[in-house]
Amino acid sequence: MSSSPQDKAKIPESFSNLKTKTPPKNSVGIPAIKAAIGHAVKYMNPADALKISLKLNQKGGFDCPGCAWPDPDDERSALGEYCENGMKAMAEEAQNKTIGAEFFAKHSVDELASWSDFEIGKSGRLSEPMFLPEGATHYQPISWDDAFKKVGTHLNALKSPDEAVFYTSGRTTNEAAFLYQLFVREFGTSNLPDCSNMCHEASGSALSETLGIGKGSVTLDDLYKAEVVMVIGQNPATNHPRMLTALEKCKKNGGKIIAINPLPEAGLVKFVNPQSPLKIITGGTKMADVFVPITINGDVAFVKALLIKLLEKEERYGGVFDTDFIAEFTHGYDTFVSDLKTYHFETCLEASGVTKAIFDDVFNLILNNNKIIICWAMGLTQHENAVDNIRELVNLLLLKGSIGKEGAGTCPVRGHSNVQGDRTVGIWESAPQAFLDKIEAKYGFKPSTKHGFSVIDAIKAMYQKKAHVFFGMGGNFISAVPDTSYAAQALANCSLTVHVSTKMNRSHLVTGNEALILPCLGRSEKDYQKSGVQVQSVENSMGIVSSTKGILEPCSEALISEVAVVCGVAHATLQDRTKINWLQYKDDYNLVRDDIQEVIEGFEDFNTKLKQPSGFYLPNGARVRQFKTETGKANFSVNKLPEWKLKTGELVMMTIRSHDQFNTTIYGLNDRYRGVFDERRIIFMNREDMASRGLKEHQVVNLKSEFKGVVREAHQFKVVGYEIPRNCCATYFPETNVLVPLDSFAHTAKTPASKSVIITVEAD
Ligand SMILES: Nc1nc2c(c(=O)[nH]1)N[C@H]1C(S)=C(S)[C@@H](COP(=O)(O)OP(=O)(O)OC[C@H]3O[C@@H](n4cnc5c(=O)[nH]c(N)nc54)[C@H](O)[C@@H]3O)O[C@H]1N2
Ligand SMILES: Nc1nc2c(c(=O)[nH]1)N[C@H]1C(S)=C(S)[C@@H](COP(=O)(O)OP(=O)(O)OC[C@H]3O[C@@H](n4cnc5c(=O)[nH]c(N)nc54)[C@H](O)[C@@H]3O)O[C@H]1N2
Ligand SMILES: [Mo]
Repeated sequence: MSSSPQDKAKIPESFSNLKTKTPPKNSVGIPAIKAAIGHAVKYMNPADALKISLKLNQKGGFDCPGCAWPDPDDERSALGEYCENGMKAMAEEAQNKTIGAEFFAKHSVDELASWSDFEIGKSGRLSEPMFLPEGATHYQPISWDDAFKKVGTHLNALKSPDEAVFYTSGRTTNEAAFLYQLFVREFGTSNLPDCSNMCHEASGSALSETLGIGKGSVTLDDLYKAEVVMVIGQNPATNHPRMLTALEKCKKNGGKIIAINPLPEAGLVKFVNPQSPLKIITGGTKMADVFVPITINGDVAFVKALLIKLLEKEERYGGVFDTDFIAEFTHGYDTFVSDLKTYHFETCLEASGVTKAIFDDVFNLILNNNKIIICWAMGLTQHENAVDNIRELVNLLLLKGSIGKEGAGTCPVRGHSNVQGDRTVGIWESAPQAFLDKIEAKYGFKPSTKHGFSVIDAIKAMYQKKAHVFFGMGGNFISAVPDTSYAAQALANCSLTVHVSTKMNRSHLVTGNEALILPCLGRSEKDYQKSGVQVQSVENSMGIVSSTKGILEPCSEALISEVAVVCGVAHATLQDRTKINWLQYKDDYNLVRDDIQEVIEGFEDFNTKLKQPSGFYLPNGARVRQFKTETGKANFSVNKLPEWKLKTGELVMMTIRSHDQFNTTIYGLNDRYRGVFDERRIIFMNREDMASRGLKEHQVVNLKSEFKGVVREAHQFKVVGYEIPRNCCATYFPETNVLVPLDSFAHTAKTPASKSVIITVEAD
């Protein structure tokens, strides 16, 4: 008998060989260069590795699939704008091993599910379409035509188009994403959940409401010119390493950096620029001028404490707030101030876990400067009060007039390399009416105006058998989502699960009655079509759209592009009821861009502008103080202090990334910057919290979370004593996603609260 969906979804609980060292105080430098080269030569062939390192993020090269940090507009390093983790991302995609019919004939789905995620990932690139028939134990090959027909047959058998779920991860290019959402809308639903729902959705919600645009407002140049940059809830040395170069430049210009994080993350403390040989020798740049070891989810409280003291100074002496800006450009100041006055400074500071001395250092920097940028990522967005976190920071910027001027503004640092672009071109379960109207005007069908499923809604719908087909454009749904065991049942309830993927992952193993793996080209590979090798486009974290063109030969002849997959599926599903000539697009992607420019604002002359070596900026109201909100102004907001309280014995847990992973893709088993080697099943704990529970270094424990009466468990973790505030702990994502309750999510945005999971720890 085959194992249950829950068993297959579960990450094996066996240990590797944990070693721990004192974490290094600085990041990058020679060890990073060594690690990058090590990965490249281990998994790629050497000629490809060299080609890639020279072309990565160069003008006219291809966009690194690692993260969404922008490339400098002007000079770029001759070594390539690469970083250690960019090279690891490439080594993962451009692997010299492939897997196809033979591999899947040898290994059953059950067997593969018993492998670790590291082993699954390292098996090689997917090389041909595979099909898992109902009741079968092994995937078998299928032709592209039959695969498309299979998808079409299942979709057309549904009682309503709303019974299908179309997920997107954030690597999909603008061209593929635009066509994909167009197909989904013509098919008749707006069920377009995406990884953004689990990522920066809270930023999008908070920023749209307060500033009228769901994206950040700053450019790289602003970062160089800021007087103060706050890096809050973000670990750039691992997740956005090239950001450290920008911060270094800011410091050289006299800027100050405040880092707010429960962990003293390596790059925030000190950074050795790999592009600067002198720095490697002299030991690098001290990064944070003030480091704030905040308690997990203490951010609203900390920012409120700042706001209270700023208001006191303003009322007593004046000159603290930008009153002209507030009068001309904002709405809701009086309500905000009267609410703020109901809070006490001491209560807020205590809830943040920060000492008065550190608070004062931050306060003085904010008080005395007016060009402030706030950068943040998952440490703020993955809480129940995530939207409040961001709105409260916007309040701070508005008071200081620190938005829409040089050296100031918002900088949500995006995750996947094109997650921002995907949303811009229409991957959105609740797209604005104006966008739907444009689709209708251009294509002559009426898109559904229903609010579609977000990730959490989609899981529930599949679990409750209200949705029967799951289609994933990239990503690794089962390992990325909360509540792994519930989600496994949700996928198992489907009649068909389909994944368009470059690499095998656990989502291919937790299947519906039938399953398809549709392998596609990666970003680094040449995309040959009738009109020649195709160029595609992506949008980075700062709203710059630029081109990307593969340089390596595809790893298998059977691979097709994501664009071609969408065209094939759309053609086979919609047949003669479509109003669109689907197959034409895959021959020439210029045609897709011609359509995008008609439907989406800011893409005028798209094909011409894409030829500009550094790409082009999309319009951004907040950047020029045009706030497209309901009030027509930038809105102050009123945010409550979060009310959660720990019971005796409980800890609040954040699920974070190690230095050797890209989301659910495990590059290796080390977390060098935190001094952890050869193990992922660990829990970082404060040493006093360990002592009070009688726990020793490396002792094996089991974790339990209880939420609204439901108990979730994760077994076999080793304790690592660490510099982390009392009552806080950290584990790696995705090993502990089993503990994240499905119903614990950000209000308004529905981002799973995977940075504030309340758990208890018990010795094994
Ligand atoms: N190499 C690599 N690059 C990546 C990724 C990857 O996995 N690997 N993932 C990509 C994606 S999709 C994303 S979204 C980004 C993620 O980038 P990050 O958000 O930097 O990633 P996380 O590891 O989730 O780190 C969250 C950080 O916030 C801190 N934190 C947690 N809770 C709190 C809190 O309550 N308050 C404060 N102030 N801090 C808190 C943690 O200690 C940690 O430093 O990176 C992108 N880039
Ligand atoms: N507990 C917890 N859960 C989290 C998070 C957390 O911090 N804690 N973070 C959340 C965040 S921020 C995010 S963004 C999500 C990530 O969720 P996802 O985006 O769903 O997950 P990834 O691990 O990035 O997806 C990896 C897979 O994408 C496929 N892939 C890679 N490149 C390509 C490509 O070019 N095309 C196609 N079609 N496929 C490709 C490969 O098959 C690979 O296995 O996870 C979320 N889940
Ligand atoms: Mo993300």
